[in-house]
Amino acid sequence: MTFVQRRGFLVGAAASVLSARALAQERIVQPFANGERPLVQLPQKRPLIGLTARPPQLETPFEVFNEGVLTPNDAFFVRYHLSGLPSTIDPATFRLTIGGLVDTPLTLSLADLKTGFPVQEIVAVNQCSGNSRGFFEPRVGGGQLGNGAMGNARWTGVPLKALLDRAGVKAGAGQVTFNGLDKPPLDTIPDFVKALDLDHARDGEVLVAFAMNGADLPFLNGFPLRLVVPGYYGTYWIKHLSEINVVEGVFDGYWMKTAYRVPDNDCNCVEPGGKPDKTRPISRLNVRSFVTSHCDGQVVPETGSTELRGIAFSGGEGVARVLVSTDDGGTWQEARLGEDLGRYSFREWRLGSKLGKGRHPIKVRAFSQSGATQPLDPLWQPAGYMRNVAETLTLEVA
Ligand SMILES: Nc1nc2c(c(=O)[nH]1)N[C@H]1C(S)=C(S)[C@@H](COP(=O)(O)O)O[C@H]1N2
Ligand SMILES: [Mo]
Repeated sequence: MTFVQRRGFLVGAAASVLSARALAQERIVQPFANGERPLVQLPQKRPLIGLTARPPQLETPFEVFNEGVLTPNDAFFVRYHLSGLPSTIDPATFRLTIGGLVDTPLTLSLADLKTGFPVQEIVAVNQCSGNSRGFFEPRVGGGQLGNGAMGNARWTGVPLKALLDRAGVKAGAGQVTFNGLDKPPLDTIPDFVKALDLDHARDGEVLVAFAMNGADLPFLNGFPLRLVVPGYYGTYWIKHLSEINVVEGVFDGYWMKTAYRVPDNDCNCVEPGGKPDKTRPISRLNVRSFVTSHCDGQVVPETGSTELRGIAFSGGEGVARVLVSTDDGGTWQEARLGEDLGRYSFREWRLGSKLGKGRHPIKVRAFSQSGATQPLDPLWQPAGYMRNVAETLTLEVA
Protein backbone atom coordinates (compact mmCIF):
# COMPACT_ATOMS: atom_id res chain seq x y z
CA MET A 1 0.00 0.00 0.00
CA THR A 2 2.46 2.64 -1.12
CA PHE A 3 -0.32 5.20 -1.41
CA VAL A 4 -1.18 4.86 2.26
CA GLN A 5 2.45 5.13 3.23
CA ARG A 6 2.87 8.18 1.11
CA ARG A 7 -0.06 9.85 2.84
CA GLY A 8 1.40 8.78 6.16
CA PHE A 9 4.72 10.36 5.36
CA LEU A 10 3.02 13.59 4.43
CA VAL A 11 1.53 14.19 7.82
CA GLY A 12 4.06 12.44 10.01
CA ALA A 13 6.76 14.54 8.43
CA ALA A 14 4.88 17.81 8.65
CA ALA A 15 5.82 19.01 12.12
CA SER A 16 9.47 17.94 12.00
CA VAL A 17 9.95 19.34 8.49
CA LEU A 18 8.47 22.65 9.60
CA SER A 19 10.85 23.10 12.53
CA ALA A 20 13.88 21.74 10.68
CA ARG A 21 13.46 23.98 7.68
CA ALA A 22 12.52 26.99 9.76
CA LEU A 23 16.00 27.05 11.29
CA ALA A 24 17.83 27.06 8.00
CA GLN A 25 15.55 29.07 5.78
CA GLU A 26 14.74 32.54 4.73
CA ARG A 27 12.53 34.72 6.86
CA ILE A 28 10.01 37.30 5.81
CA VAL A 29 8.71 40.27 7.78
CA GLN A 30 5.00 41.08 8.03
CA PRO A 31 4.32 44.82 8.27
CA PHE A 32 3.48 44.89 12.01
CA ALA A 33 5.47 44.53 15.25
CA ASN A 34 6.85 41.00 15.86
CA GLY A 35 6.05 40.17 12.24
CA GLU A 36 9.16 38.16 11.44
CA ARG A 37 8.24 34.70 10.12
CA PRO A 38 10.11 31.73 8.64
CA LEU A 39 9.40 30.62 5.09
CA VAL A 40 8.82 26.89 5.32
CA GLN A 41 8.09 24.10 2.87
CA LEU A 42 5.77 21.23 3.78
CA PRO A 43 4.74 18.26 1.61
CA GLN A 44 2.57 19.23 -1.40
CA LYS A 45 3.27 22.93 -0.71
CA ARG A 46 5.69 25.51 -2.05
CA PRO A 47 7.54 27.60 0.54
CA LEU A 48 4.88 29.45 2.56
CA ILE A 49 4.87 31.70 5.60
CA GLY A 50 5.09 29.58 8.76
CA LEU A 51 2.92 30.62 11.71
CA THR A 52 3.08 27.54 13.98
CA ALA A 53 4.75 24.15 13.60
CA ARG A 54 2.43 21.99 15.69
CA PRO A 55 -0.16 21.91 14.32
CA PRO A 56 1.18 23.15 10.99
CA GLN A 57 -0.16 26.60 10.10
CA LEU A 58 0.90 28.40 6.94
CA GLU A 59 0.05 31.68 5.27
CA THR A 60 0.10 32.39 1.55
CA PRO A 61 2.76 34.95 0.51
CA PHE A 62 0.72 37.87 -0.80
CA GLU A 63 2.33 38.01 -4.25
CA VAL A 64 0.61 34.68 -5.05
CA PHE A 65 -2.69 36.57 -5.34
CA ASN A 66 -1.29 38.41 -8.34
CA GLU A 67 -0.72 35.12 -10.22
CA GLY A 68 -4.43 34.72 -11.00
CA VAL A 69 -7.82 34.63 -9.29
CA LEU A 70 -7.59 30.92 -8.44
CA THR A 71 -5.10 30.21 -5.66
CA PRO A 72 -2.85 27.26 -6.59
CA ASN A 73 -3.23 24.23 -4.31
CA ASP A 74 0.45 24.25 -3.39
CA ALA A 75 0.19 27.89 -2.26
CA PHE A 76 -3.14 27.64 -0.37
CA PHE A 77 -2.96 28.58 3.32
CA VAL A 78 -3.25 26.00 6.11
CA ARG A 79 -5.00 26.43 9.42
CA TYR A 80 -5.49 23.86 12.21
CA HIS A 81 -6.51 24.09 15.87
CA LEU A 82 -5.59 20.70 17.29
CA SER A 83 -2.17 19.10 17.21
CA GLY A 84 -3.60 15.58 16.83
CA LEU A 85 -3.54 15.33 13.04
CA PRO A 86 -4.23 11.90 11.58
CA SER A 87 -0.93 10.27 10.67
CA THR A 88 -2.36 8.20 7.82
CA ILE A 89 -5.61 8.34 5.89
CA ASP A 90 -6.19 5.33 3.67
CA PRO A 91 -8.59 6.36 0.89
CA ALA A 92 -9.65 2.71 0.49
CA THR A 93 -10.88 2.29 4.07
CA PHE A 94 -11.91 5.90 4.80
CA ARG A 95 -15.61 6.26 5.64
CA LEU A 96 -17.94 9.24 6.01
CA THR A 97 -20.87 8.69 8.37
CA ILE A 98 -24.15 10.58 8.41
CA GLY A 99 -26.17 9.98 11.55
CA GLY A 100 -28.17 11.52 14.36
CA LEU A 101 -31.77 12.51 13.68
CA VAL A 102 -32.07 10.65 10.37
CA ASP A 103 -34.24 7.77 9.15
CA THR A 104 -31.33 5.82 7.65
CA PRO A 105 -27.79 6.42 8.97
CA LEU A 106 -25.25 6.21 6.13
CA THR A 107 -21.67 4.97 6.04
CA LEU A 108 -20.09 5.93 2.73
CA SER A 109 -16.77 5.04 1.14
CA LEU A 110 -15.10 7.58 -1.16
CA ALA A 111 -16.27 5.52 -4.12
CA ASP A 112 -19.87 5.51 -2.81
CA LEU A 113 -19.73 9.27 -2.47
CA LYS A 114 -18.20 9.97 -5.87
CA THR A 115 -20.44 7.60 -7.86
CA GLY A 116 -23.71 7.50 -5.92
CA PHE A 117 -24.62 11.18 -5.82
CA PRO A 118 -24.71 14.25 -8.09
CA VAL A 119 -21.40 16.11 -8.35
CA GLN A 120 -21.23 19.92 -8.40
CA GLU A 121 -18.56 22.58 -8.72
CA ILE A 122 -18.32 26.04 -7.21
CA VAL A 123 -15.59 28.68 -7.11
CA ALA A 124 -15.44 30.12 -3.61
CA VAL A 125 -13.15 31.99 -1.25
CA ASN A 126 -12.02 30.26 1.93
CA GLN A 127 -10.92 32.96 4.35
CA CYS A 128 -9.93 32.52 7.98
CA SER A 129 -11.95 34.65 10.42
CA GLY A 130 -8.66 35.99 11.78
CA ASN A 131 -7.13 36.88 8.41
CA SER A 132 -5.23 40.20 8.87
CA ARG A 133 -5.45 39.98 12.68
CA GLY A 134 -1.85 41.21 13.00
CA PHE A 135 -2.97 44.66 11.82
CA PHE A 136 -5.42 45.19 14.70
CA GLU A 137 -4.71 48.24 16.86
CA PRO A 138 -4.83 47.79 19.77
CA ARG A 139 -3.36 44.36 19.14
CA VAL A 140 -5.45 41.28 20.05
CA GLY A 141 -4.53 37.71 20.98
CA GLY A 142 -4.59 34.86 18.45
CA GLY A 143 -2.58 34.01 15.35
CA GLN A 144 -0.84 37.19 14.19
CA LEU A 145 -1.79 36.84 10.54
CA GLY A 146 -1.02 39.12 7.63
CA ASN A 147 -3.40 39.10 4.66
CA GLY A 148 -2.53 35.61 3.44
CA ALA A 149 -5.02 33.45 5.38
CA MET A 150 -7.38 33.34 2.42
CA GLY A 151 -7.58 31.62 -0.94
CA ASN A 152 -9.95 31.09 -3.84
CA ALA A 153 -10.45 27.70 -5.47
CA ARG A 154 -12.78 25.69 -7.69
CA TRP A 155 -14.24 23.05 -5.39
CA THR A 156 -15.79 19.79 -6.62
CA GLY A 157 -18.01 17.64 -4.47
CA VAL A 158 -21.43 16.29 -3.56
CA PRO A 159 -24.08 18.73 -2.32
CA LEU A 160 -24.65 18.14 1.40
CA LYS A 161 -28.37 18.35 0.62
CA ALA A 162 -28.16 15.16 -1.47
CA LEU A 163 -26.56 13.27 1.44
CA LEU A 164 -29.10 14.57 3.96
CA ASP A 165 -31.99 13.75 1.62
CA ARG A 166 -30.65 10.20 1.14
CA ALA A 167 -30.41 9.72 4.92
CA GLY A 168 -33.82 11.37 5.49
CA VAL A 169 -33.84 14.13 8.09
CA LYS A 170 -36.33 13.50 10.91
CA ALA A 171 -38.77 16.05 12.28
CA GLY A 172 -37.35 18.11 15.15
CA ALA A 173 -33.89 18.52 13.60
CA GLY A 174 -32.35 21.97 14.13
CA GLN A 175 -28.70 21.85 13.10
CA VAL A 176 -26.16 19.64 11.41
CA THR A 177 -22.70 19.11 12.97
CA PHE A 178 -19.40 18.38 11.24
CA ASN A 179 -16.32 16.66 12.64
CA GLY A 180 -12.99 15.75 11.06
CA LEU A 181 -10.31 13.15 11.83
CA ASP A 182 -8.01 15.52 13.74
CA LYS A 183 -8.15 15.08 17.51
CA PRO A 184 -7.33 17.14 20.61
CA PRO A 185 -4.02 16.18 22.21
CA LEU A 186 -5.71 16.11 25.66
CA ASP A 187 -9.18 15.11 26.86
CA THR A 188 -9.65 18.56 28.36
CA ILE A 189 -9.44 20.27 24.96
CA PRO A 190 -12.74 20.13 23.05
CA ASP A 191 -12.76 18.43 19.65
CA PHE A 192 -13.15 20.81 16.69
CA VAL A 193 -16.82 20.40 15.75
CA LYS A 194 -18.83 23.04 13.89
CA ALA A 195 -22.54 23.33 13.09
CA LEU A 196 -24.82 24.88 10.47
CA ASP A 197 -28.55 25.46 10.67
CA LEU A 198 -30.50 22.72 8.88
CA ASP A 199 -31.84 25.10 6.21
CA HIS A 200 -28.33 26.33 5.45
CA ALA A 201 -27.01 22.76 5.31
CA ARG A 202 -29.75 21.96 2.78
CA ASP A 203 -29.33 25.06 0.59
CA GLY A 204 -27.86 23.00 -2.26
CA GLU A 205 -24.60 25.01 -2.32
CA VAL A 206 -22.81 23.59 0.72
CA LEU A 207 -20.58 20.80 -0.61
CA VAL A 208 -18.77 17.78 0.72
CA ALA A 209 -15.78 18.40 -1.54
CA PHE A 210 -13.17 15.87 -2.70
CA ALA A 211 -11.31 18.05 -5.19
CA MET A 212 -9.81 21.51 -5.38
CA ASN A 213 -8.80 23.14 -8.66
CA GLY A 214 -9.26 19.80 -10.42
CA ALA A 215 -7.00 17.71 -8.15
CA ASP A 216 -7.43 15.72 -4.92
CA LEU A 217 -7.43 17.99 -1.87
CA PRO A 218 -3.86 18.45 -0.59
CA PHE A 219 -3.50 16.60 2.70
CA LEU A 220 -3.12 19.82 4.67
CA ASN A 221 -6.28 21.26 3.09
CA GLY A 222 -8.43 18.34 4.23
CA PHE A 223 -7.79 15.16 2.19
CA PRO A 224 -9.89 13.23 1.37
CA LEU A 225 -13.05 15.29 2.08
CA ARG A 226 -13.80 18.76 3.39
CA LEU A 227 -16.91 20.82 3.85
CA VAL A 228 -17.19 23.86 1.55
CA VAL A 229 -19.54 26.54 2.87
CA PRO A 230 -19.62 29.24 0.17
CA GLY A 231 -19.65 32.77 1.56
CA TYR A 232 -18.89 31.66 5.12
CA TYR A 233 -15.63 32.01 7.05
CA GLY A 234 -13.20 29.09 6.86
CA THR A 235 -13.95 27.92 10.39
CA TYR A 236 -16.98 26.02 9.03
CA TRP A 237 -15.01 24.35 6.22
CA ILE A 238 -14.22 21.18 8.20
CA LYS A 239 -11.22 19.24 6.87
CA HIS A 240 -10.73 15.44 6.84
CA LEU A 241 -14.54 15.44 7.28
CA SER A 242 -15.61 12.04 8.63
CA GLU A 243 -18.75 12.56 10.69
CA ILE A 244 -21.96 14.44 9.96
CA ASN A 245 -24.69 14.46 12.60
CA VAL A 246 -28.18 15.88 12.50
CA VAL A 247 -29.07 17.28 15.93
CA GLU A 248 -32.02 18.79 17.75
CA GLY A 249 -32.00 22.53 18.48
CA VAL A 250 -28.78 24.53 18.49
CA PHE A 251 -25.48 22.64 18.92
CA ASP A 252 -23.61 23.96 21.96
CA GLY A 253 -20.07 22.64 21.49
CA TYR A 254 -17.16 24.88 22.54
CA TRP A 255 -16.25 25.99 18.99
CA MET A 256 -19.80 27.30 18.41
CA LYS A 257 -20.93 28.41 21.87
CA THR A 258 -17.71 30.01 23.13
CA ALA A 259 -15.22 30.43 20.28
CA TYR A 260 -15.68 32.03 16.86
CA ARG A 261 -18.27 34.56 17.99
CA VAL A 262 -18.60 38.17 16.93
CA PRO A 263 -20.37 41.19 18.44
CA ASP A 264 -24.06 40.85 17.61
CA ASN A 265 -24.56 44.29 16.05
CA ASP A 266 -24.53 45.79 12.55
CA CYS A 267 -20.79 46.48 12.41
CA ASN A 268 -19.71 43.33 14.31
CA CYS A 269 -17.52 45.74 16.24
CA VAL A 270 -17.02 47.46 19.61
CA GLU A 271 -15.01 50.45 20.79
CA PRO A 272 -11.29 49.58 20.62
CA GLY A 273 -10.45 47.72 23.82
CA GLY A 274 -14.12 47.13 24.65
CA LYS A 275 -16.22 43.98 25.14
CA PRO A 276 -19.44 43.12 23.31
CA ASP A 277 -22.51 42.63 25.51
CA LYS A 278 -24.03 40.17 23.03
CA THR A 279 -22.37 37.83 20.54
CA ARG A 280 -23.41 35.43 17.80
CA PRO A 281 -21.52 32.78 15.79
CA ILE A 282 -19.41 34.31 13.00
CA SER A 283 -21.04 33.74 9.62
CA ARG A 284 -20.60 35.44 6.23
CA LEU A 285 -17.49 37.12 4.88
CA ASN A 286 -17.71 40.87 4.63
CA VAL A 287 -16.63 42.67 1.45
CA ARG A 288 -12.88 43.17 0.90
CA SER A 289 -10.49 44.27 -1.81
CA PHE A 290 -6.72 44.36 -2.25
CA VAL A 291 -4.09 45.69 -4.60
CA THR A 292 -2.02 42.70 -5.78
CA SER A 293 0.08 44.30 -8.53
CA HIS A 294 2.16 46.44 -6.18
CA CYS A 295 3.20 46.39 -2.57
CA ASP A 296 3.36 49.13 0.01
CA GLY A 297 6.39 51.37 -0.44
CA GLN A 298 7.20 50.06 -3.92
CA VAL A 299 9.18 52.38 -6.17
CA VAL A 300 7.91 52.42 -9.76
CA PRO A 301 9.50 54.17 -12.74
CA GLU A 302 7.69 57.14 -14.25
CA THR A 303 6.32 55.72 -17.50
CA GLY A 304 3.23 57.88 -17.96
CA SER A 305 0.87 55.07 -17.05
CA THR A 306 0.87 52.55 -14.20
CA GLU A 307 -1.60 49.68 -14.28
CA LEU A 308 -2.99 48.87 -10.85
CA ARG A 309 -4.54 45.46 -10.40
CA GLY A 310 -6.08 43.50 -7.59
CA ILE A 311 -8.86 41.30 -6.27
CA ALA A 312 -12.18 41.88 -4.53
CA PHE A 313 -14.71 39.51 -2.96
CA SER A 314 -17.84 39.38 -0.83
CA GLY A 315 -19.81 36.90 1.25
CA GLY A 316 -21.92 35.85 -1.74
CA GLU A 317 -23.67 39.04 -2.79
CA GLY A 318 -21.12 39.40 -5.59
CA VAL A 319 -18.80 42.33 -6.26
CA ALA A 320 -20.62 45.26 -7.89
CA ARG A 321 -17.89 47.91 -8.06
CA VAL A 322 -14.32 48.54 -7.07
CA LEU A 323 -13.23 52.14 -6.55
CA VAL A 324 -9.60 53.22 -6.43
CA SER A 325 -8.16 56.47 -5.13
CA THR A 326 -4.63 57.57 -5.95
CA ASP A 327 -4.87 60.70 -3.78
CA ASP A 328 -5.50 59.21 -0.34
CA GLY A 329 -9.28 59.11 -0.69
CA GLY A 330 -9.75 62.60 -2.15
CA THR A 331 -11.18 61.32 -5.45
CA TRP A 332 -12.18 57.83 -6.56
CA GLN A 333 -12.15 56.15 -9.97
CA GLU A 334 -14.05 53.03 -10.98
CA ALA A 335 -11.87 50.03 -11.85
CA ARG A 336 -12.69 47.57 -14.67
CA LEU A 337 -13.80 44.18 -13.34
CA GLY A 338 -12.37 40.93 -14.75
CA GLU A 339 -14.03 37.63 -15.56
CA ASP A 340 -16.94 36.68 -13.30
CA LEU A 341 -16.33 33.22 -11.80
CA GLY A 342 -19.43 33.46 -9.62
CA ARG A 343 -20.57 35.47 -6.66
CA TYR A 344 -18.39 33.61 -4.13
CA SER A 345 -15.14 34.00 -6.07
CA PHE A 346 -12.31 36.52 -6.09
CA ARG A 347 -13.01 39.06 -8.85
CA GLU A 348 -10.07 40.68 -10.58
CA TRP A 349 -10.02 44.47 -11.03
CA ARG A 350 -7.70 46.72 -13.07
CA LEU A 351 -7.18 50.42 -13.42
CA GLY A 352 -4.71 52.36 -15.55
CA SER A 353 -3.50 55.44 -13.71
CA LYS A 354 -1.26 58.35 -14.58
CA LEU A 355 1.01 58.95 -11.64
CA GLY A 356 3.52 61.80 -11.71
CA LYS A 357 6.78 61.79 -9.79
CA GLY A 358 6.37 61.59 -6.03
CA ARG A 359 4.57 59.59 -3.34
CA HIS A 360 1.03 58.39 -4.03
CA PRO A 361 -1.21 56.95 -1.29
CA ILE A 362 -3.42 54.41 -3.11
CA LYS A 363 -6.70 53.21 -1.60
CA VAL A 364 -9.04 50.49 -2.84
CA ARG A 365 -12.62 49.97 -1.79
CA ALA A 366 -15.14 47.39 -3.05
CA PHE A 367 -18.94 47.47 -3.00
CA SER A 368 -21.07 44.33 -3.04
CA GLN A 369 -24.24 43.94 -5.12
CA SER A 370 -26.23 44.60 -1.95
CA GLY A 371 -24.46 47.94 -1.43
CA ALA A 372 -22.21 46.87 1.45
CA THR A 373 -18.75 48.41 1.38
CA GLN A 374 -15.52 48.63 3.34
CA PRO A 375 -15.03 51.13 6.17
CA LEU A 376 -12.39 53.81 5.55
CA ASP A 377 -11.21 53.48 9.15
CA PRO A 378 -10.64 50.06 10.74
CA LEU A 379 -13.31 48.54 12.96
CA TRP A 380 -12.25 46.68 16.11
CA GLN A 381 -13.41 43.60 18.00
CA PRO A 382 -11.67 41.55 20.70
CA ALA A 383 -11.18 38.33 18.71
CA GLY A 384 -9.57 40.12 15.76
CA TYR A 385 -12.00 38.70 13.20
CA MET A 386 -13.56 40.21 10.07
CA ARG A 387 -11.04 42.95 9.33
CA ASN A 388 -12.12 44.70 6.13
CA VAL A 389 -10.89 48.29 6.25
CA ALA A 390 -10.22 49.80 2.79
CA GLU A 391 -6.54 48.99 2.22
CA THR A 392 -3.96 51.72 1.67
CA LEU A 393 -0.52 51.46 0.13
CA THR A 394 1.98 54.05 -0.93
CA LEU A 395 3.67 54.00 -4.34
CA GLU A 396 6.71 56.08 -5.04
CA VAL A 397 7.08 57.17 -8.65
CA ALA A 398 10.71 58.01 -9.39
N1 LIG B 1 -10.66 19.32 10.77
C1 LIG B 1 -10.44 20.64 10.84
N2 LIG B 1 -11.01 21.42 9.92
C2 LIG B 1 -10.81 22.75 9.94
C3 LIG B 1 -10.05 23.37 10.95
C4 LIG B 1 -9.47 22.52 11.93
O1 LIG B 1 -8.79 22.96 12.87
N3 LIG B 1 -9.68 21.17 11.84
N4 LIG B 1 -9.89 24.75 10.96
C5 LIG B 1 -10.87 25.53 10.22
C6 LIG B 1 -10.47 26.92 9.99
S1 LIG B 1 -10.60 27.99 11.31
C7 LIG B 1 -10.12 27.41 8.76
S2 LIG B 1 -9.76 29.05 8.52
C8 LIG B 1 -10.04 26.51 7.58
C9 LIG B 1 -8.74 26.68 6.84
O2 LIG B 1 -8.72 25.86 5.71
P1 LIG B 1 -7.33 25.45 5.05
O3 LIG B 1 -6.44 24.95 6.14
O4 LIG B 1 -7.64 24.44 4.01
O5 LIG B 1 -6.78 26.71 4.42
O6 LIG B 1 -10.15 25.15 7.95
C10 LIG B 1 -11.21 24.90 8.87
N5 LIG B 1 -11.41 23.49 8.97
MO1 LIG C 1 -10.00 30.10 10.68
